[in-house]
Amino acid sequence: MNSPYSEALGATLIDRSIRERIVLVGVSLPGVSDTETDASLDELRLLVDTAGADELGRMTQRREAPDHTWYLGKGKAEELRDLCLAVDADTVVFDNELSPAQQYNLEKLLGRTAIDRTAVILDIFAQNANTLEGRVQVELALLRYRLPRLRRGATANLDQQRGGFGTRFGGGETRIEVDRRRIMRRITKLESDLSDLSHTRNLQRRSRERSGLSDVTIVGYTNAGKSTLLNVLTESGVLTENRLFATLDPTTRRLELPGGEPVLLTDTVGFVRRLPHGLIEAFQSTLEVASRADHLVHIVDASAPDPPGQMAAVREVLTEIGADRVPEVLVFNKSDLAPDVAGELVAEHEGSVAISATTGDGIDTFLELLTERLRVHTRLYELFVPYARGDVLASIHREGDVVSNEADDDGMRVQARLSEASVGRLVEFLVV
Ligand SMILES: Nc1nc2c(ncn2[C@@H]2O[C@H](COP(=O)(O)OP(=O)(O)OP(=O)(O)O)[C@@H](O)[C@H]2O)c(=O)[nH]1
Ligand SMILES: [Mg+2]
Repeated sequence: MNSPYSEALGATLIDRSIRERIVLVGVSLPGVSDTETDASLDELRLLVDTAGADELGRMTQRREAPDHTWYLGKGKAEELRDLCLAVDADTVVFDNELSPAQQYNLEKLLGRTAIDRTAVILDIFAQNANTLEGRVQVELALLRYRLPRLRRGATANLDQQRGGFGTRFGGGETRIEVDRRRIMRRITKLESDLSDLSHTRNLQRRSRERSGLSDVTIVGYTNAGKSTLLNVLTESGVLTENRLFATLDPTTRRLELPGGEPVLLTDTVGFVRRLPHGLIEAFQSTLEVASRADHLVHIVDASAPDPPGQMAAVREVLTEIGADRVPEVLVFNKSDLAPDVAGELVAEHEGSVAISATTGDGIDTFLELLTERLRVHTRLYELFVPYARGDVLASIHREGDVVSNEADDDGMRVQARLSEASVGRLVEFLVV
């Protein structure tokens, strides 16, 4: 098992030594159409595939409310058991969120593992976390997910690691209680590690802020092409893959805009419909790069089945992390695959642009648009620049709009509209 997260977790959620055989289950509750359920299951199939398993069968049911015991009705749950036997499934994956009790009851009835969408996403994140911070964040999210799901049967692997104690341990404590307390201690430790790591990240950010460059963060649905765009713009070798959540750790690169103004461009973790809340919480410090950015580039895959749905899912997460107030420029990507859709989307959304990050189509227009957008967020300042600092004068002209220029005895008096980031760099020349 090449699990990147702690042994305290026991078995991974999906066994990757073989490709597991999976049956998908989707329950349409009131307000959700059958088409939406199907689309969501198609996406779950992609998630399951990314996690390393194959869909062998699918079952849907329309219900007024989830059944308390099995989520599905009893008859349907038994049908599910027959389907599992027929296709020889290892695991059942529900698109809906299962309570710990429902999960337990289903596993008993079906005689096989039952997990939900949240578990699959956690599993993919666990596979893709590479940095220390990423691993800590994922482990924390996984442990918080596991804690309420600890059951006698499910703790067998923890027991093996400890050398096989009986069902009772220490002063009359049950094994589960011991495991629970171990996990809780680990959670506390991880929380404190994470707060140290985010402190370091804050220090790094502050030193970047002193550099005075605008922060631009690329956000978007998973697989939209965020990393590809960062690579094409900055010639950096960030991993891009046709799989979900290839990027978990933000990468920042310097980019010179056409006017010459340098900005910091950050590629970040992708979003998905119903991103588990626990993950958002655990990834708070990573996601903060979006909420602290000066500007967002919201990239949308125009060739995806439901671009507006993906945009809405991204906006929901942005709101949850407090990044909904950051101005954004909308970019419809993969126009080479879906030129018509991309065109329609651009027509529908004022101030957006269509690009292909792989062919380079539209990239120049996009950069001009971004430059313009960053300029809109400017204010008028007065500066005094000694004649010896021709370099400073040049950068004021490059980065801002010069309103007036006046020659004085030993320098130039300049009035210019500048972004906050530029002003940060030029602060010593400000006339206050
Ligand atoms: N045809 C086409 N494919 C693209 C384009 N942009 C990206 N891709 C492909 O889409 C896939 C996903 O691209 P990434 O850049 O990894 O996407 P991402 O948004 O960073 O994805 P995550 O990090 O997984 O959230 C890769 O296979 C890319 O080669 C494009 O403009 N056209
Ligand atoms: Mg990526």
